[in-house]
Amino acid sequence: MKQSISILIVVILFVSCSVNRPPEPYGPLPSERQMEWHGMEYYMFVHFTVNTFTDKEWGYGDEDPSVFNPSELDCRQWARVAHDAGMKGIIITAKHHDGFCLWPSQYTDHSVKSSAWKNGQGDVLRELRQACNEYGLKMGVYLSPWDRNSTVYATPEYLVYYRNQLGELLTQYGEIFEVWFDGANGGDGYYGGARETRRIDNRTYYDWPNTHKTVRELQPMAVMFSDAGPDVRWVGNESGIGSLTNWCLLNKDDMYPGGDFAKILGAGHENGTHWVPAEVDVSIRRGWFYHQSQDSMVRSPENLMELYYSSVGRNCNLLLNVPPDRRGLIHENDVKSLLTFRELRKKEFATELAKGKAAVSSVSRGKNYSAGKANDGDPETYWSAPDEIKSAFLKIDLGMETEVNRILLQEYIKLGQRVEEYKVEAFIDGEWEQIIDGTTIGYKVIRKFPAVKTSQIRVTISRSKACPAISNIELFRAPGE
Ligand code: FUL
Repeated sequence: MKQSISILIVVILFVSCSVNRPPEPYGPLPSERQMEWHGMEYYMFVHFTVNTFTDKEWGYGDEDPSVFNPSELDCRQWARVAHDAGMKGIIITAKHHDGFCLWPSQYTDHSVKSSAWKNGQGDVLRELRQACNEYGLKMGVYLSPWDRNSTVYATPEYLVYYRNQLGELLTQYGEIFEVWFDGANGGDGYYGGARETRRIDNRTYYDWPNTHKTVRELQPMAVMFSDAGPDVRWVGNESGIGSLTNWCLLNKDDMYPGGDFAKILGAGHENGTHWVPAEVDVSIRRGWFYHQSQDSMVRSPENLMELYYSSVGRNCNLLLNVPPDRRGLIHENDVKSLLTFRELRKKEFATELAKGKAAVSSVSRGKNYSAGKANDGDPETYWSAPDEIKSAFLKIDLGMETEVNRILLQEYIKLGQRVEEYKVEAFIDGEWEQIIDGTTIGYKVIRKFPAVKTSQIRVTISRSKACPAISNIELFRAPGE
C-alpha cells in the first residue's frame, strides 16, 4: 500500500512538472533583432532622389546633380506625418539605381554635395536622423546594389565602393533598424560615360555573405531585407498583398536577391531552414517616386485599410512608400489620406472585447499555460497544450450576447511558428457556427467576418507542427458589416 502511494505521488509530481514546463521550441526561431522587427508592424518608405526632379522612376545615372534642389525640404514634416499616422520608423533611399547619394559620401561626388540644395552643404540622412529622434521613430536605409552612375559597376572594385558607402551609412547616422537590399539589376546605364549594358550574375557578383558580415559588425540589431533575407524577405509582389498561408520560414541558402522567386515568397517554405518573415512594400501612389501627374491618384484611407488587412493582417510588416514632392515635403493629399486612415484604424479597433473574459480550453499544460493566458493582454504569456497534443480548442465566454466581426490571433513565436490550420466558431442560437477558417498564424493575423451576435467564441487549432502556443486572442466590433 505504502509503495503504491509513493508511486502515485511520483507520477503526480512528474505529470505536474512536465505540464508546467514550457514547450520545447520547434523549428527555426526568430532572433532578437527579428523579434524587434515584428513589433514594428507599420513604417514608412521614402523614395526621394534626382528622379523626383526629372519625373522618372529609374534614373539612367547621367543626371546632373544640380537638378536635386528641393525648395522647402523638411524631414521633420516627414517624421511628424509618419508619427501621426501611427508608423514606427522611416526607411529612406539613401541611393537608388541612378547612383545619386542623399548624403555627402566621401567616395563619390555624385551626391548632395554637388547639388544646388543648401549650396552643396546639405545632408538628407543627417536631417532625417534628427527628425526621427525627435519623433521617436526608428530609421532604416535603402542602398541600391545596382548603380547606373558608377564607372566601376560590374567590376570587383564596385564591391569595395558599395561596402564603403554602406560603412558610412551604418556608422555616421546612429542606430539603423533595417538595411534594404533591392534585387533590381536592369543592365543598361551611364556607368561614368560608357553608356552601355552591363550584366552581372546575381548569384555571385555581390558576394552577399561578406556584405552581410559588415552589416552585422556595424549594426548588430539591424535586420537585412532582400528577396532572400537573410533576416526579412520580400513578399513577392508590390501590390500590398501578403499570402493567407504565410510561413516565417525560408530555405534562404538556396536563394539570392534578384532571383526568380516571386511565386514562393508569399507563402515561404513550410519546412524552411531559417526564420525569414515577409515584408510588404507598396506605394501610396502608382510610382515609387513623386510625380505631379499622380497627385490625384493617392490611395484612399479605405484602400489603405485594405492594405493593412492584407499585410499586417496576414503575418507581414507593412512598409508603405510615401514619396516627398519637389518641395521636399509629403504632399497634402498623401498626408490627408494617411491621417484619415489612422482615424479609421482607431475606430476599427476601438474596443477590444475578449480581454479578461472567462476562458477555458480542451486541454492545457498547467496553470502557467491556461486558456486565460491568451486573453490577458500580456504578449509574454500564452496558452499551450501538453507536448503530444497538436489539436485543441479554446473558448472565450463574452458573458453576454455581443456583436463581433474581427478576430486577431498571435502565436508565441519565440517558440517557433507551429499552427498549420485553425477555425473560429461562434455560439449562435444554441449551436456552434463556423465563422472563419485559416491555415497559418505566426506573429499575427487579423481576420474579418460578417458581424455575428454571440456569447461565446471558440478557436480551434486543428493542426499544429507541435503543441500550439497562442499568446493573444482579441475580438472587435468594427463599424460596418
Ligand atoms: C524595386 C526598384 O526597382 C523600385 O524602383 C523601388 O525602389 C522598389 C521598392 O524596388 O525593385
